Amino acid sequence: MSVSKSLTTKEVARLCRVSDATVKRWEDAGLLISERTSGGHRRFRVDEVALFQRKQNLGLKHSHGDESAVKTIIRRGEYKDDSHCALFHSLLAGSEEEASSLLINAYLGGASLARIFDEFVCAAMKCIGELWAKGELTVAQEHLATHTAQNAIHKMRLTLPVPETTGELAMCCGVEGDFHEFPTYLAQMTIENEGWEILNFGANTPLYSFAEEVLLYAPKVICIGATIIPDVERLSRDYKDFRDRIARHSIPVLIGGRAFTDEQLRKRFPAEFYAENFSDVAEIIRRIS
Ligand code: B12
Repeated sequence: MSVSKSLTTKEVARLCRVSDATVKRWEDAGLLISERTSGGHRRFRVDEVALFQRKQNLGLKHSHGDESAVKTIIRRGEYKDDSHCALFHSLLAGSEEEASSLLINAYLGGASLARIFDEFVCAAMKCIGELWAKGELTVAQEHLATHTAQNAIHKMRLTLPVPETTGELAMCCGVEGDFHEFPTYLAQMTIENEGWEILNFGANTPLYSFAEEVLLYAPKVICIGATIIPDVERLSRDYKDFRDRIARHSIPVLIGGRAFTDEQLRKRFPAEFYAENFSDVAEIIRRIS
């Protein structure tokens, strides 16, 4: 069973972009229902607040700045019917509040976290990557979209129910030379959402250095991600050394990421588990819990 996360008056005020006093007035008027702590402080349920926000159209920061990229894409009619379309537009427009509301609402609508990442976030990022590769988005626009996505996901993370802890520890990182930080963060959240503790060392982590931490913490699983591998020869050597160094602990390794979708390449990085996506990660973690 999971415990529903509740928000303080201040947190609700920030989400809805109003003052603390306004939130208290809404509560007094019966528009927003709260519970009281033993000390008499108001606590609001996340789903109540999200519903209220949606009804009143509150806190959804509307697009600002130059929306030319968004407009061009809408005009051309691309991505119009895709489920991730709204998220894609809000990321491109740098609209963090809108993006986080979409994600939170998808979660409240019953989608699992892993599914939101696989079908919603990755799809929106894929569109952004494709437009950038075709030269239709500038580097700056792509950066804004990625930062907006990261911040929106982080906001969503703060509102998620706290799962019952399993007491298990995982460690994850992205490989050296790969600066794609975002997928590792999504892997972290997916594992965390299964009630595990996780130490995320982030992107561009040298495996020799990661090995030392693994020996220190002896986690139950190691998760290694790669979006691009700048030097395959070198990384496969580093990976072999890494596996040799940690061998005595018999810790299973879970490998994932765009770079490992290639079957031939996978053979050079033998691992106990391969994950195609975050739904796979969640399932593997449940299996070894
Ligand atoms: C944001 C971004 C960046 C940002 C990253 C910022 C950050 N803080 O993360 C920055 C600007 C740093 C960047 C740099 C580059 N990027 Co870039 N980037 C992207 C972009 C737009 C989104 C990446 C992302 O977060 N996606 C979300 C993830 C979760 O989705 P995904 O990668 O599809 O992953 C799926 C699976 O592989 C799996 N998965 C992914 N990771 C993991 C990890 C684990 C552990 C598990 C279990 C599963 C898993 O789950 C997902 C669902 O299926 C992608 C486009 C795209 N299609 O994704 C390009 C993209 C990955 N980048 C690309 C390129 C070419 C580059 C650069 C080389 C550009 C350049 N010339 O400088 C550099 C490389 C720098 C480096 N050394 O790393 C190409 C890669 C092409 C290829 N060879 O495969 C892409 C695909 C763009 C494109 N369409 O051409 N990039």
